[in-house]
Amino acid sequence: MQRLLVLLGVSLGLGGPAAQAADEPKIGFLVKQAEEPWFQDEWKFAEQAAREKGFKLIKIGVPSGSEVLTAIDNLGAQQAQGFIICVPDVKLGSAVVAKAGQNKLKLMTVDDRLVDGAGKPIESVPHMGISAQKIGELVGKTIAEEIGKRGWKLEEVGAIRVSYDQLPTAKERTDGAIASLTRAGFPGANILNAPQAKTDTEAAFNAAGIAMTKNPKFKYWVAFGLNDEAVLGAVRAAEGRGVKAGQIIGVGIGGSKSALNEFAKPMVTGFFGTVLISPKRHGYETAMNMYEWIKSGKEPEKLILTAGSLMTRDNAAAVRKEMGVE
Ligand code: FCA
Repeated sequence: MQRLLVLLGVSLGLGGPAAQAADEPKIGFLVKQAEEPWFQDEWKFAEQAAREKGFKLIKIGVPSGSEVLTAIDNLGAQQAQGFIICVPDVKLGSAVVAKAGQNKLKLMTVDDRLVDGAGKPIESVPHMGISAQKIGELVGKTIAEEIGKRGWKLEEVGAIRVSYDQLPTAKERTDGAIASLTRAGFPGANILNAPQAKTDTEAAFNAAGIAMTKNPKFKYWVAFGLNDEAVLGAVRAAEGRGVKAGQIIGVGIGGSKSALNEFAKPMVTGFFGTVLISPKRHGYETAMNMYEWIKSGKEPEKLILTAGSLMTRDNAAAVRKEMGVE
């Protein structure tokens, strides 16, 4: 009889896994470039949080402003309770805050911080980003040291700064790199600005190609930008112009699959290293914080800036392990 009642209960949706699923929290995780390995990793670690806590993670790629706004309405329609977002354009800030409010969704940002109409960060929205200036400084310091080790004459070195200045975290990263290079005596006039139209490898490849063509006098090259894709674009552009791996030093930021694929190539390339940042903190921890906010009303810290560690071909496995991102 008891067995029969249990069966009955399940079929009527009283208790059991079906009922649990109906009231499990729903959390959105929206990213600007779903094809980029960094964002894939963020999603992967957010999924880990979802499995541990038993909430449903709704992952949506939002490459444009209109897709962002549609996705937020969709989350509202699915009765999600909150979402984490890396927007395709930080100037969408006020619109995102308003849409989240209309749909009664809690809002957190990751990687790229929203700005208001005056370009000021929207401090009321909890944010997790990287310590951009410091990480950029580590990029610049690594490049300067490697130039020294190779014994290059500074006047023969051109530096490609793949830039995306409309995004504050991107500008802080490249400003940090320039600060370290300058401190090491690198001539400012040899730093070439290569603005990219989008934050992917293709756009960086095009931007770096133009800068190199305009400046044929350099014998050696170094390259930096906001992420690994930016630096890979510059390295590929250099290779296309016959620059040998030993004549270019590219140092990225990220350390996801884009960098690992490069390190796995049998021949060393011009992609010398990267500053590994943590998709685990940015994916797992943001999702956990959102879950706690929904469950117990505990609002996340307003601003968390995460650190990075230098990773090269030689120490990749160890550094990744140390940061807990295996
Ligand atoms: C930005 C970049 C990404 C990644 C992230 C931490 O969103 O576009 O590639 O570096 O910051």
